[in-house]
Amino acid sequence: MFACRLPWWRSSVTCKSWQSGHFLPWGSCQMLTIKGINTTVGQEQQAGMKEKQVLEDSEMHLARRDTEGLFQEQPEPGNQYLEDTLLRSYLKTHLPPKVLEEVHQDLERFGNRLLTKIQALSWECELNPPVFRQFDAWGRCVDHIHTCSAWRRMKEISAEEGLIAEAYEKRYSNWSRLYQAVKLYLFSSSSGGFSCPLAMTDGAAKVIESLGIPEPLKNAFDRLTSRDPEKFWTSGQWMTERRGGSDVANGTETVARKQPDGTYRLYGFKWFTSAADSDMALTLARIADAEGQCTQGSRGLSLFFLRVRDEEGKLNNIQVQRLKDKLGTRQMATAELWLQGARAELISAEGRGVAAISNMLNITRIHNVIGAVASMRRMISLSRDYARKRVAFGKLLKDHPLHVQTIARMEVQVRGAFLLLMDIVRLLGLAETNLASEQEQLLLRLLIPVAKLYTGKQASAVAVEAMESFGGQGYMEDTGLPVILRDALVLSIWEGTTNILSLDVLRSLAKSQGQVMAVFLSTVQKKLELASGTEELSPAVQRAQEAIGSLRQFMAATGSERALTMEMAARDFSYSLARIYTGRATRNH
Ligand code: UCC
Repeated sequence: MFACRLPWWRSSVTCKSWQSGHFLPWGSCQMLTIKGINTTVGQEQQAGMKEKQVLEDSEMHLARRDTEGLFQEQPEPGNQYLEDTLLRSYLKTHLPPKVLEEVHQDLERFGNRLLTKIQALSWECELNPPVFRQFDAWGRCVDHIHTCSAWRRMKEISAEEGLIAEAYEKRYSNWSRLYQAVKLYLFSSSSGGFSCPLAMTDGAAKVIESLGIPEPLKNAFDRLTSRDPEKFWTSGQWMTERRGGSDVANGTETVARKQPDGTYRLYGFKWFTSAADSDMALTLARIADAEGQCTQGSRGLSLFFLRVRDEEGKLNNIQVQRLKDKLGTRQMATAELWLQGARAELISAEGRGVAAISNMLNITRIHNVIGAVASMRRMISLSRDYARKRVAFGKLLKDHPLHVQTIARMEVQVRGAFLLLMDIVRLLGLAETNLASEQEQLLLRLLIPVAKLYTGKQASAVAVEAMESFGGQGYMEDTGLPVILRDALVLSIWEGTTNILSLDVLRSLAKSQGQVMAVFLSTVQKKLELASGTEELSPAVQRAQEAIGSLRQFMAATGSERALTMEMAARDFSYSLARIYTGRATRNH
């Protein structure tokens, strides 16, 4: 084991994994090893002199000396908040001055904390993924999921920073949700995957709040929304079983048996439980009647709350089968769990499990959008910074028009996605403080799946493009860039794939009998009318109007085969909504 300095995580961390190579990805020497023996600093100096001598003796001075110094500058963006001009301009335009003043101070401080402390922890989480130990040395089944200290520190930081609490304390009324989302956005790409448990924690708190925080759930709610690291809980969302994760209504086999004390015991196999080290979970199961029979389909599903472990840390009649071997989000323990009589409480009306958990889904889907925008922003910030330092063909990358155009195109993507995200959390804040009109609530219902499906795809595309902008360096594992790409790839998969979300767009249309579309179109029209007063925006306004025209034409032409046509077109239709809504954002947002 030896200390390695990391590319742009400024402090040193100790890690097990990087045992080969003496050079950082950007070319600077990190440590000398003589004949495989690790050395101290004093020894290093001696070793350096010896090496020099050897090199001089063997007349290799030119080859060796030329590579001694740093030969590629690493990208080092600074305070993410201060450098994010669009974010700052958005906050300045929208927040009331008093709120802005307080929020600005906190975000600047948080930006520094991310830069100086949290980013290094994030990298540690990547290098020290969770480990599952089923048995102890004496053969006892312990089912222990070991997480690294940095991961556990992320949990404390999340509480200290109020990353969940902020949305529920509502100290800035309708702006609290937006403020929380901004902090999560800044945190996301430095969180070492901790954004995932936070998403589900937020979703669980939302479900409990929407149930009116009943007494049996008060303790859980207080903990999920606590700023005290000692008290703070995270939650899982156990929805996926072995038949798959999309068709929840037909895929859920878990059975709930009622106990004399009114609680339930759950029996089943949860096949994909993210952040399995969480303190509690919300999950779906079918209640068995006196004959042991269950209602099949969606109407047979109810929602349950359970603690994962008891006060002594013993699992709640749960057995961990194994941890998943995932392409990305490797920092986070995703497990297969057997529920073997796990004690749980019914928290929805019987048979209303899907409707009840949809509150959680909508929140985690918004978190997904936050993650997508954050990872795009991170990749582009790194790419931009690199372009200011890296020389090729005799000049900096930033002075090559084609390179700049490539970055600019990505920048347009992230800006549009960012404004879409801000609009969603603004609407959510209004809804949560009873300030949203019926139209705004309908719009929110439509925009969540639209934004989730669209930004999930954007994030993957931008990550690949941005990676390419580093040339071969982008493909190097220890630059940290491949991690961002791997983690971005899940954004279009979990929390509902692109097609499932496209069908959810149709569900929102059907359920509102088309009202969501009417609100969508009138909102866009109003914004375009405002923008049409600015001459330089008129080509963009024109294009948006044409797109709306095509959308209307398409909807009018679906005819008698409407349901089938709409289903076939659901993805393209949803993309069009995303593009039109994003396109309506003007310079003053
Ligand atoms: O758990 C997972 C991984 C966790 C990690 C996540 C962290 C993310 C963090 C990101 C940070 C970077 S992944 C598992 C995720 N699973 C899903 O997302 C499920 C995907 N499948 C669907 O969404 C399906 O469309 C279902 C399950 C909702 C379909 O179920 P049903 O039962 O067939 O659907 P119904 O019958 O259409 O809907 C039942 C009720 C209806 O209400 P009522 O009965 O009043 O008419 C629907 O309107 O639920 C309502 N409903 C909704 N309401 C369904 N979906 C929604 C919704 N989105 N919003 C409001």
